[in-house]
Amino acid sequence: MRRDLEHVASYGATASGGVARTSFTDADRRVRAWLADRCEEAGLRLRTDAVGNVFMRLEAPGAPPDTPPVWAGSHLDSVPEGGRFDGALGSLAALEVVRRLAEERVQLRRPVEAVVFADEEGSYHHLLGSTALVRGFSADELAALRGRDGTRLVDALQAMGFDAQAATRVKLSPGDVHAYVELHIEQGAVLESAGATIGVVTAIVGIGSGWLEFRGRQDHAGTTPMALRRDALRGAGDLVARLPEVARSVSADAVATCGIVHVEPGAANVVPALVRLSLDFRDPDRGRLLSLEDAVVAAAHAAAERHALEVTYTRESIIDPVPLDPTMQELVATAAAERGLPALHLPSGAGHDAQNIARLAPTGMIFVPSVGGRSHSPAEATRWEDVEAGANVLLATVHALATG
Ligand code: HGY
Ligand code: MN
Ligand code: MN
Repeated sequence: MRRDLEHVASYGATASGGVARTSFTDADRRVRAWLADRCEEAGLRLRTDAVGNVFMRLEAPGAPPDTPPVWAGSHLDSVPEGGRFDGALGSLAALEVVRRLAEERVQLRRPVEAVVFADEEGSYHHLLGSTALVRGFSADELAALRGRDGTRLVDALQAMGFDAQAATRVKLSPGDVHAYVELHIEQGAVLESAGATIGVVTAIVGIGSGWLEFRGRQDHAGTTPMALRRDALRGAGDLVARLPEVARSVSADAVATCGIVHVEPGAANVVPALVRLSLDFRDPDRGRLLSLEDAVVAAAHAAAERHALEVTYTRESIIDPVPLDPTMQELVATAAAERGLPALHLPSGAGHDAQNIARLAPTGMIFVPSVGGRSHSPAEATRWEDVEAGANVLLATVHALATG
């Protein structure tokens, strides 16, 4: 597994030691080809659906046909300059679990599938692959999705060799999957500071996203006195500076982030006429998540007013917070206890495909510590002993689900 993780980090490796493997790029294409070779080697059937989700299947020979499979998995795409473990750990551990069950000729009552979800990080849509499986997309919705560089999702899918026309038809129903388990790095510092090796995830945070557009007036940067300007970037900057107090006013757990700023016309000697800001806001409680959205939008209006601007807000998506299945939590906690691994129950502040799959099947997540809590950064790291511990807990959990 360590060899696999180190090798997979070479697809999209950056000079800083991180990984740039955003969805449906050349690096993504190459890691998928590598995965296909591993499946062939291990005698696993690999299937890729129309949005690019990958299923690597180990059959349960005696089971009745159509027995719902046990799923384990994660994602292999990264943020633009990410780390080596986010998603890769859970994907490659799931592959290793399936290989191990095959090698040991374990008598399975249910098939097991290692699943790699497409575009978890949202180059086109946050949790694209699992959203397609659980909620589904209409043809119009799919046609409207574009990547950061403006590429249409349907064109990107087609270029990868997927049947984009069929992407509206991958949706599954509750009961189609027996259970889902995802191993992931914590991406925070709770486990490390508590000295725990295994995190038993209790719930996944709610995540909202949207865009704010501040409009002012385009003017000459040399001839327009400071007091006479309607500078769109001043309003946008004012809002961003106030995000900490806005979040704090809603709850101690609320977070709000602006990670993308587009300035138009984008010239050093022109007063900005228009600024588009991305918003990512999160809270573990749905009611508070919606209050947070309202509070950010109200703060944006107040900032616009202070700078004589107009502002509009467009919601992109609201993903509800999701509690994880108590029985699955117990399975994970038991697997950790049997191995003498110190475990801690905690919620996840990051989004995961598990929050979609939880609507389809009992779902559990296993966290392992992130060194220094660093993630979405090339500084992301997890100790190999912890990787091994997490993978063994995943193996034990999947084994229990597939044989019990
Ligand atoms: O944005 C997130 O929480 C994630 O890493 N997909
Ligand atoms: Mn991530
Ligand atoms: Mn992830």
